[in-house]
This record gives sequence, C-alpha cells and structure tokens, in this order.
Amino acid sequence: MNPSEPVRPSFATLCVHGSGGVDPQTGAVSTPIYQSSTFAFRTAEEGAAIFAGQREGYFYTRLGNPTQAAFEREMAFLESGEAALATSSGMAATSIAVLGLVQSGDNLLASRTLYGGTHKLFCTLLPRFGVEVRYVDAADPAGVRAAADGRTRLLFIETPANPTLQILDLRTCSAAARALGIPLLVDNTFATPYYQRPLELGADVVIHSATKYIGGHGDTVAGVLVGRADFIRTARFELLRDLGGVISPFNAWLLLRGLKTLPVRMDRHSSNALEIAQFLNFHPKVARVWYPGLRTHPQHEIALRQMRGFGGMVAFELKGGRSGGVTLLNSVKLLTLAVSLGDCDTLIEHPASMTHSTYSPEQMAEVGITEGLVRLSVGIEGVDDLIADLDQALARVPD
Ligand code: LCS
Repeated sequence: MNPSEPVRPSFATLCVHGSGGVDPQTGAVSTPIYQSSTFAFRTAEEGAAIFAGQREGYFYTRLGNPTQAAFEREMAFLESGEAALATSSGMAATSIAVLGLVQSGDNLLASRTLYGGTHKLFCTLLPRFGVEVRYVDAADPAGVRAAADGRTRLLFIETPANPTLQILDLRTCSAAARALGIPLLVDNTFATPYYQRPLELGADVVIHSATKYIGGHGDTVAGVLVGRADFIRTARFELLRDLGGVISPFNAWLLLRGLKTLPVRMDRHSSNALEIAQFLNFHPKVARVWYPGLRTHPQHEIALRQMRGFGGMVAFELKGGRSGGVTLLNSVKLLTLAVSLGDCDTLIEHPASMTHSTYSPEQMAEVGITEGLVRLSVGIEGVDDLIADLDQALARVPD
C-alpha cells in the first residue's frame, strides 16, 4: 500500500462515526433531526437561484433535508456509490428507480424470484403504462440476451431473493447487462452493504427496503437507492419530486441510528440463522432448508464468493405441507407470527399466503414457493431459546 494513501477505516467504524462526523455547527454527536418542512431564503434572488438549480441549498423537505442528506451520504458511502436517495419505503425506492428508466413501449428484464410487492408492481402497474416485464433466469446470460431487444431498458434482480434465498452471481448479471448496454439494478435488502456491495461487483443501482436491516428495529418504513450522482439527481428532481414518496426527517434519523449497530446486529442475525438452519436441516419434520451458509444450498459457492456473511433469513419446507405450516405458525410462542424482516425479534411467516400471495399458483410453482414453505427472519435473541421454541412447535406438527 502507498504510505501516503489514507487508510479507509473498517466498515464497523464507518457505521459508528459516519462519513461526516459530529455536527459542525453545534458539536452534536447524534445527527440533529431537522423536523422542518421548509427552509427560509435570505433573499428573493437566493430563493430563485436555489429553485433554478443554480445554487445548492435546502428549500423544501420533499426535495431535500439535512437529516435525510446525512442518511443518504452514509448509505452512498457504505454501498461504495456516488450518491443516494432516501424514500418513504422500499417500494417507493423500487418504483422511482424503475420509472426513471422506462417509457411506454419499453420493456425490462427481471429475475423470477422477487419480493411479492415488487412482483405485483411489475405484473400489474407497469403494464398499465405500457411497460412490459420479461422474467428471465438471470443466472443464464444467453437467456438474458435472448429475452432482450432494442426497447429493453434494465435488468432487475434480488439476491439473496425473497423468500427462497436464491443467490445470483452479481458479476455474471452485471456482465450480461453491460453486454446489452443496460443498467443492472440490485435489491440488496437481504444482504445489506455489510455483507454484499453490488456496486463493487459491477451493478449500477442498489435498492434497499431500509425498513429491514438498515433500520433494524421494526419501527420504520423507508427505502433508499444508491448509484451514480446523475442517476440519483434525476431520481430526486424528476421522480421523487413528482411522485412524492419522501422520507420523514425523523425516519431518516432512526435509520442513521440503526446504521451504527448494523455490523453487530448482522453478525448476530447471521450466527443465529446458521445454528437454526443446521438444527432444521436435521429435523425429521423438515424436508429441506434454504440458507446460503449451508453447504447444501445450491448456490453456496457463489454466496461464498460475493458475500462476507450469509444474513438472517432462512426458509424451510415442511414435510407436512400447508397444514403442517399452519400448525407450526400457530404453535410458536417466542417467535412472532408476522411479515417484514430484519427486526431484532425473530419473525415467522408463510410466503404463499402472505408476502408472496401476489404470485399466481403457476408463478409460485416456477420459483419453488410451495404451500409448505415457511420463512424465518432470525432475530438477535438467545439462539437456544429460538431453537427450543421451534422444537416444541415442530413437535406439534403431525408426521
Ligand atoms: N425489497 C425486498 C427484498 C423486500 O423484502 C421488501 C419488503 C421490499 C423491497 C419493499 O419494501 P417496503 O416498501 O416494505 O419497505 N418485504 C417485505 C416482506 O418480506 N414482508 O413484509 C414486507
């Protein structure tokens, strides 16, 4: 290493200290919450110049706010991107990113296994505006190429995918997108930038439901986009401005607070999840377990190459199918029967009837969302307590 080069602090240090340090005006260690919808101009000329984009400055919180900006700076830094845009939800981030790139008559390519809300946006809303979504096996570059034409504007993937934890090779996907001259958009919600940084592997835009691990406490709905400065500028001033899915300053502050403990939480989510996956793997009532950290996971090698850890999400297939799943969900005591993920609390849900009920039965079959599939968002509780609860609930599932 060149001794004159500044040493980049570790990811954990960056999470705690942020990219900006203490508030320069007041010395506040915790970023202040600028709970203001509007910002005064010193003169009419200054107001006109800021509105015209000729001068930097805050003027209205839908278009920027210092607390939002602090969170955006932090996310851009942690994801190795140039800039970020915070939004009111993960779905707002996804819709802004996609709508910024397509027009009526265009099409986009998407991997088949996606969060149910994203899938619904692609299957129902986008077609109403003349945008066709073509589902592809994103692991197959020839198939991706064959599905594209002159009106293809982007490739959208999720890895690890919700709910089956399928892993896509980010380098392969980015090479396929590059060959077509289209951007690769990656939903990085499950991995977080602590475990996976798609922009470093050739992706163009990273999307998060910050509701999940970024916030980390189940108390905030929010999203964020990270990418090149010009893309984010367009997203802010041409999409967010019109669609209005802005994050509140208080929620941006909650996310900044969440980021400070991201690595500590992720390490715990991950080690708990691995132990639970191993426990389930040997359980007689369980047919199959999906966790990228298990050697039996079909894309374990890819996960090892591109992720620094495997995260807190586990899916498993009960031998007892749907009725086994219902019994299990109704029998847990410590685990919480709820959707969402990435909270400190362990959450258990049934994708086919809950998060992915927007898929048709044929689409579910295609991606392996069966009636017996159960999804766990493993929290940070004591893992022995979690295993004991799963054990007693599985004992009630009929053979
Ligand atoms: N991307 C992924 C991978 C998600 O899991 C979700 C939400 C979203 C985007 C959308 O984010 P939101 O607008 O909710 O902040 N996933 C959910 C889930 O699995 N259960 O409830 C919500």
